[in-house]
Amino acid sequence: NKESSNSRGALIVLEGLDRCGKTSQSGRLYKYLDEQGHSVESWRFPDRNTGVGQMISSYLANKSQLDDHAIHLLFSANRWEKRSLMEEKLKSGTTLIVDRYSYSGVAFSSAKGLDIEWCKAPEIGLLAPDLVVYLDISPEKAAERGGYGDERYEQLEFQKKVAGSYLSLRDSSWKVIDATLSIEDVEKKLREVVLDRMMTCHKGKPMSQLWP
Ligand code: 2DT
Repeated sequence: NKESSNSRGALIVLEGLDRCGKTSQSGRLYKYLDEQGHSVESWRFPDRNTGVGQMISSYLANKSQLDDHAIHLLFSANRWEKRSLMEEKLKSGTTLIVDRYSYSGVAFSSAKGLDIEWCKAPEIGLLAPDLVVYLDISPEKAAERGGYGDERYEQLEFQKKVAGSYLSLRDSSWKVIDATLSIEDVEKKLREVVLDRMMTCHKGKPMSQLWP
């Protein structure tokens, strides 16, 4: 089942509100694809392991304060510092399952009131995902799931604004999955759309850049 050496991997992005199940679904998807013999890696943004990532992490934990524009640019820089590795992996045939990407960047910052075009600008030139899957849940339902942590942004009122921003970013290329279905049903639907897109990349779908 290994992909042939000249075929590229797919850039798969999972987006959605906090508590929508993104992280556990990326884990399950990764495990499934890996067991099927695909070359696959699980990534997430923010990537807290870099220097920039540590600044972001401290901001999210309310241990530091930053201007809204400054933190926005750090989130973007955190993607830029991984861009070349990302391209290398994809070209060498590895599929990347990415938990949050530029859409989180734009949705969260514009929910604070920053201009959406300004928010999108620093993302221009990053690799465009081959597939964006939005795990759809209302902010109220997500809040009922409990387990909002202590991080900045993990509050119902703010999540409502983020939901509105995501809605304005969605386009026809996104696959929307009802995140209130059972874990198994979400997993099944996710596998279907991802395998389908991996096939189109395998067959030579060209890579593109944000914003397409
Ligand atoms: P996690 O809880 O998934 O680690 O996310 N965020 C994320 C932004 O505001 N901008 C971004 O570019 C990204 C990737 C969403 C931590 C929080 O950071 C927010 C939740």
